[in-house]
Amino acid sequence: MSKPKYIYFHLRSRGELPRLVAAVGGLEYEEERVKFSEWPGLKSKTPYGQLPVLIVDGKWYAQKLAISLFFARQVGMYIC
Ligand SMILES: N[C@@H](CCC(=O)N[C@@H](CS)C(=O)NCC(=O)O)C(=O)O
Repeated sequence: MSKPKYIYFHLRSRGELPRLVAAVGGLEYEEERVKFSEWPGLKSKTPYGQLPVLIVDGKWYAQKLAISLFFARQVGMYIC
């Protein structure tokens, strides 16, 4: 699996939870912080027209909780 790429605005807000899980677990990932001026050009490429998004092996995944649980599972913090 390639290193996941996490995309969210340059904010905490709803996108902070996956970052916190990754930080606690020591997960290595790439991150892109999107400026509001860049958002109109990106919105239609995202699964639900919203951020955050995680790109894994070329596939785009959405929803902060799903991304958080994916990160947690990657570092052995979530075993369901
Ligand atoms: N249910 C989504 C909510 C995502 C969401 O509300 N994203 C907002 C930013 S916090 C967004 O992308 N707003 C821009 C838009 O809707 O155009 C999740 O949990 O990830």
